[in-house]
Amino acid sequence: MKRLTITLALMSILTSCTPKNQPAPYGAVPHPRQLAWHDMQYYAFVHFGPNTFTDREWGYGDEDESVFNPGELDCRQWARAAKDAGMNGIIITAKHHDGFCLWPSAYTEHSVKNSPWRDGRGDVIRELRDACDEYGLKLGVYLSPWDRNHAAYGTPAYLDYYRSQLRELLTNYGEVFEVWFDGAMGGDGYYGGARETRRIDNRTYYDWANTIPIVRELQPGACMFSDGGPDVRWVGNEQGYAAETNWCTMNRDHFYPGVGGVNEVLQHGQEDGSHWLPAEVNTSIRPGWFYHASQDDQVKSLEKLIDIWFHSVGMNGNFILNVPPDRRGLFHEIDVQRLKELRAWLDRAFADDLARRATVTASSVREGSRKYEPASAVDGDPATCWAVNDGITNASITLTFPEPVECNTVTLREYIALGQRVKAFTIEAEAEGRLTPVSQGTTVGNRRIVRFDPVTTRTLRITITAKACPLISTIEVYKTPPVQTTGGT
Ligand code: FUL
Repeated sequence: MKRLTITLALMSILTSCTPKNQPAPYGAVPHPRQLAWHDMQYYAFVHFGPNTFTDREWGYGDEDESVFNPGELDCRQWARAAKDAGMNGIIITAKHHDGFCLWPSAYTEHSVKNSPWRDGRGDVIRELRDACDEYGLKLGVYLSPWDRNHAAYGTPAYLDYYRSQLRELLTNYGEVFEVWFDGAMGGDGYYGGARETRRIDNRTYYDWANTIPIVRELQPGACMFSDGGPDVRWVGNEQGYAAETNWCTMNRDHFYPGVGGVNEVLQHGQEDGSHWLPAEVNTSIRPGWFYHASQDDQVKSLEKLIDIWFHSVGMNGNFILNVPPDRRGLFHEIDVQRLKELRAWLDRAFADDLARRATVTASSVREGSRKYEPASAVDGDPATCWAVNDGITNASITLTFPEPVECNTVTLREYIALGQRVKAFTIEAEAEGRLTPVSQGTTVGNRRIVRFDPVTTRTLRITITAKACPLISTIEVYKTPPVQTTGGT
């Protein structure tokens, strides 16, 4: 009898933390490689190549290899600046539309090996790999499908070439976290001397179905970016702005790299979309993607960069900020300074999470389980979450501070491993005994940072409407400082 009682007691403990108690996934959910990508949050884009020296944005493809000659190239300087900026990786244009390769590809003469740089023995990708390793950054590669140099562009033979290069890059340079497939495709170019216009049908020509498996085979942990994934989508503009309503899901099958006319959809994602396809927000710290000395006085201002931060990282996206090396082969001093200023502001703004001092209660807790108690949302651990019972789609959580706090910013995060659920939220603050709305919004996803006019309060209540029982992993509360403009545009 005693044994039976112990067994029953053990069984009841076990069932209170078995899968029965756990929320089921909702809709499309991220693959582990996509979850790792979400953690990357902020990283650098590096556009570098002949255009840096010819002062162009899109090289025609006939540039002599001798133009590429950065006298002081130092990938460690890029990596140091990126690391100091708080970035987690660097994605480089291994090959842009002009077809010039920053590594000594075995498949073309149009590369660093025929340039005067390091007497033709240099390899930018190798140097960047080593620098990234030294500074603890991840590496990504951009390999332009459009190649204005290659004679075979437009024929099936070019696809063999493209895939061989992809294999080179993904075999010889260690682990790659992202492969960037650009959407600009076809048009006029050198094409091995033909100097003509070549149009391709980007739905069929590139035969992505046979390129994607190469990346999966060689770099199973890498996410592929393009207008339509397959792992990460473009956000539909190059200004740095995700939409307020931003779903990580999309009906992926309808999209190919370079297919136009869907920018609006890309900005928002699609509620109930068939695939997990989160947005990457790309913009340049300067007007151009490549370095132009004439733009030294047009580096984005700190104010602008902070605004972009709130519209990218703060609106459920990852932020990839382009910092183009100059003709020396260095990040320009003005750009490095601006990166530091952004880091300093963010460090200051998000140093003191007031929520960590709050007592938390909720409208309900999932099956009374300690695992899902509301305090899990303010414990600083994104792996734990506050949850409610299945079937409950409206819920609220209340933070009570020991003393009145002044705040103007709230960060919300969902436990996205089980899907994106929140459709709408309201944040209210208590003043003179009454709760008054200070902000409201729509989607949350991986991270939503909400700004509002400063309030001083002892109580904040966040009310949520979700598509399935909400799983809130993080609530943070801050008083972010004003921005001191330091120049730029
Ligand atoms: C675009 C390209 O055409 C630009 O040159 C740049 O590389 C940008 C990031 O993507 O599609």
